[in-house]
Amino acid sequence: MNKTIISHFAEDVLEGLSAKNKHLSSKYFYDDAGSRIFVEIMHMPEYYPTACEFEILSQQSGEIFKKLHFDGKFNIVEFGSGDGSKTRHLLKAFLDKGGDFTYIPIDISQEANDILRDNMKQALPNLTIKPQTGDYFEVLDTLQGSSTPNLFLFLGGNIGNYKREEALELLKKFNAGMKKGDLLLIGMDLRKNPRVIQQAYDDPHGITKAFNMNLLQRINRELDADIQMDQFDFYCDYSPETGEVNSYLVSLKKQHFHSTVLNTTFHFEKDELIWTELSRKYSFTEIEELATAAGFKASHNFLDCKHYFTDSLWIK
Ligand code: AVI
Repeated sequence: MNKTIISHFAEDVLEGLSAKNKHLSSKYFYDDAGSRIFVEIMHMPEYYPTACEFEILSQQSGEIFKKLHFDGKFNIVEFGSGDGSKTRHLLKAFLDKGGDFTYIPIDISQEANDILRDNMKQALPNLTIKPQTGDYFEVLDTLQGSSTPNLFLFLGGNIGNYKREEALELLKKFNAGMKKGDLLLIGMDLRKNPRVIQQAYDDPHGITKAFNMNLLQRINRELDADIQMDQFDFYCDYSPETGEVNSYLVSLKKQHFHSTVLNTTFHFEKDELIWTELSRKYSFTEIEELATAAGFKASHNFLDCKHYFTDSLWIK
C-alpha cells in the first residue's frame, strides 16, 4: 500500500471520527481483506444483485448488442472492471454476433489489469483488449481525440453507493468525456419488497457485519489503533420511503480508542453510531430522472426475471 493512499485514509478517518455525526467512507471497505469478504457477500444467497446481473449479462447480451447503433468499429470501455467474470458473457455474445470492437477495461491497479488481460485472453482468444491503468477521467480524456464510438460499462450497481449529488456529479463527468451517440450501460439495483433488500444487507451469516467491522480492523492495522472489536456491532436499515440502505457501526459502550499514527484519541458514547455506507435502490422514474439530469436519455432497461436489478442503457 503506498503512502498517499494511507494518508488519504488517515485524513478521512480523522475527519470522519471527529465529526458530530461520525462517519467512515465505504470506499475504504475494499483493502485486500475487505475485497475477499466482498467476494463472500457476492456468493451469499441473500445478496441477489450479483446473480441478477449475471443472469442479465449471460442471457440478454445478444439483445443488448442489437440496441447498439454503431456501424463498424467501436470501443467497450469499462469503469471498475474487477475480475471481468460478468463482462465476459457480454464480450462473448458480442464477438459471437460479429461485433468489431476493442475492450478497454480501466482500473487503478496495474496488477488487476494484468490478471484481467490474462483471464480474458484465455477465455476469449479473439478478443482485442487494451487495459488502461489509471484514473477514469484521464483515460476518458485520451479517448476523446478519436472518432471511434464507445459503449461505456459501469456495472455492479456501484452508482448506488454514491450520495445523490455525488452520483450526479460522477455521471456528469462521464457524460462530459463522451461523444454524442456514445452509450452507457449502467447497473442499478431496483426498489422491491423491502424484506428482500433488508435480508441482503442484514444477512444471517454475519458476512456483511464482518465487511463493515473490517473498517475498524483496518484502522487498527494501518493507523496503529487499539479498537476492541467486540465492543462494536453492525446495524443496517432499508427505508422503502427513501430507497436507501444505510449501514452503521454501533458503539456498545462509552469507550475510547487511540491511534498512534493519528496521535489522537477518539471518544464514543454508548450506542453512538458510525455511518459507513449508503446503498441506494432506484425506481424506473428515478433512473430516468438521473439519466436526464446527467445529460443522457435512458433508452432501455435490461431486467432479470424477478425484476430486481437493471442494466440500463443510456445514450448521450
Ligand atoms: C459494491 N456495492 C454495489 C455493494 C452494495 O450492494 O451496495 C456493496 C455492499 N455493501 C454491503 N453489501 C454489499
